[in-house]
Formats: sequence, structure tokens, C-alpha cells
Amino acid sequence: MVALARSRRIQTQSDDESAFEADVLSGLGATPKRVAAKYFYDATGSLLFERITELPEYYPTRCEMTILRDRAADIAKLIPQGAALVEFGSGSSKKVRIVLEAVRRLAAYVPVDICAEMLEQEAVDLQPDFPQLKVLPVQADIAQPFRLPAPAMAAPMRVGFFPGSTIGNFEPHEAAAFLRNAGRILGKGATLIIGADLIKPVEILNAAYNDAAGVTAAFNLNLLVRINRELGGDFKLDTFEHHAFYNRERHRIEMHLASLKRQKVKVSGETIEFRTGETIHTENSYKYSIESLGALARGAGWQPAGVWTDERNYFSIQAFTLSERRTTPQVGG
Ligand code: AVJ
Repeated sequence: MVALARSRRIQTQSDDESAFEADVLSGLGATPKRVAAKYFYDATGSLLFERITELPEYYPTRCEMTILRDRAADIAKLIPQGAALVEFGSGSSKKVRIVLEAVRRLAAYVPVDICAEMLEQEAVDLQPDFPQLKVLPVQADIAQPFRLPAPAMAAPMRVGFFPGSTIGNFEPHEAAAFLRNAGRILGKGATLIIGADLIKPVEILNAAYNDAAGVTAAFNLNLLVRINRELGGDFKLDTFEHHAFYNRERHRIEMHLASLKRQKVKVSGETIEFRTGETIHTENSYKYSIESLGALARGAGWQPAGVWTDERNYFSIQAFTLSERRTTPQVGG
């Protein structure tokens, strides 16, 4: 657990414990077996992910940071004074700091993340460096509708920031649903700035998810540690192995946990059987082109408003503005 330096009220909106149990049981009961990637991020998983971002093979974070630093002034032009900045899946505040340093006074900064410990810690770390800034964390699943705090609603406009290629964790249809949901949450006149990993040679992709130090393997296996702890599971960690590979047809990295033998595992009192080599599919990390993400966003009601990449074209930051005409009728607020 991350030690909390100071207690701060965080807006929470989901019944996570029982959702985790229900999702794990239904995912492990399905064929093929799967668990959603969002469940990697307990306190340990969030810290392991921070370590991944520092690995020599894991290029996305460094590329994105470079683009943000080099293009901060251009990106800041999309965030007018008085706007509220809403960060989806905020995690560490490293990236938003670059943006916050480049923009003029904001109505509020609203980090939204599934991990309450992470949100709390980042708010505590950020506040002293931006004493004027209203930091209003919201604990929520970014794929679901959630409410923004009142000062963010009162701002003349809201800008969404969705860095880290987290959008790659969604199936394309879910990414489209996320983009529509973000449009509804941010409202009329909104801008959305997305960091997306780009399609590139397979060797580079495979290396990024199979690091020599084994941190990605530990991150993947931590899901079983979490299930054991929170759901009374009895997974034996040395009987499962980390598998990660690029699926060219679907433009995605897949991560799996493969059972090294035929075995039975108990989770929440239920017995789950594994064949030798059978896997739990734990993550997809979709890779986009500028065009493919643009097309997805357009279909969800957003117009392209800017693209920045690093010199090797490994990673992209893409901006969109909400179209005046909605592609789907708005239901309820
Ligand atoms: C946080 C979803 C962007 O897909 O690269 C890193 C997660 N998984 N290594 C990614 C991850 C394994 C990461 N995202």
C-alpha cells in the first residue's frame, strides 16, 4: 500500500470490491479465460507500472514525455485560461505537470483514476508545486459515466487529457464508446488530447513488453497476487508464466498468464480448471496510426485538431475538438 501523507477527500463512485470479484469469476469461467487490464492497478500494480515506464525497452513513456516537453507551448494553446483540465486515467502526475507548467490559470485540475491510493498520493505531491491550482481528484472507472466536481462544471470549457496510450487497453468499439462518453462528460466546446502508441516494427513492440529485468512479468503476475489476497485465491505463482506478443492482424500487444501445468485453482470458493499451456488473457494494448485513431474519433463525434509525434514516429499526441453536431442522440444529461 502507498502510505498516505495527508488525508484528502476523494470523490468515489464505484463499488469496486464486488465488481472485481464478479468480473474475475466471470472472466475465469469464460473460454478463453480473461481478466480486464484495469485490474492490474492495485497499489503494487501501480508502482510496478511506474517501474515499467523507466525500463530501457519500454519506449512509450519517454517518447510521450519528449513530445510533451518539445510541444508544450503548442499543446497549451488548446487549453485557454479559466478552462478545467480533466485527466483520464491519471496515474502518476509526471505528464500533466508539463502541461500545467505551460498553461495559464485553470479553473480546476481533475485527475480521474481507478486507483484511490495513487490519486491521493499524486494530489499530495502536486499541490505544493501548484499552490494556486484547485486539484479535485475523482476515483472512477473512466469507461463509465461519472460526474465532474462543481468547479469543473462551472468553467467555460473543459479539456480532457488522456495520455499514456491507455486508450490502447480498450477494444476499438470500447475506445469509440469511451470517446463518446468523454464528449458527454466534458460537454460542449470541449477539447480532448490523447497520447496514443503507434504501429511500428514488431521487434520493438515485443521487446517493450518482454523486458530483460522481468518487471512486466511481475506486473502481469501481480494480478494473481491480487486475486489471492482480495478474493481468497490460491494461485501458485511459480506455475504461471508471463506471455506477451504482437498480434499483427489486430494491431495489438497481447499479454497472457499461461498455466505451466494441468491444475485446479480456487477463487472465492469456486474451482477453476487449467489445461497445460492454457492462458488467462490479461491485456490488449492496441497500436494505432494517426489515421486509424482519427477515424475512430471522428466516428465518436470529435474533429482532429492537431497531431504531434517524436522523430522516430513511435508515439503520437493527438488533439480533437467536439463536433457541434452529435453523432448519437444524447440520453439523459
Ligand atoms: C498503461 C496501457 C499504456 O499498454 O503499454 C505496459 C500497460 N502493460 N506494459 C501499455 C502496460 C505492460 C500500458 N498502458
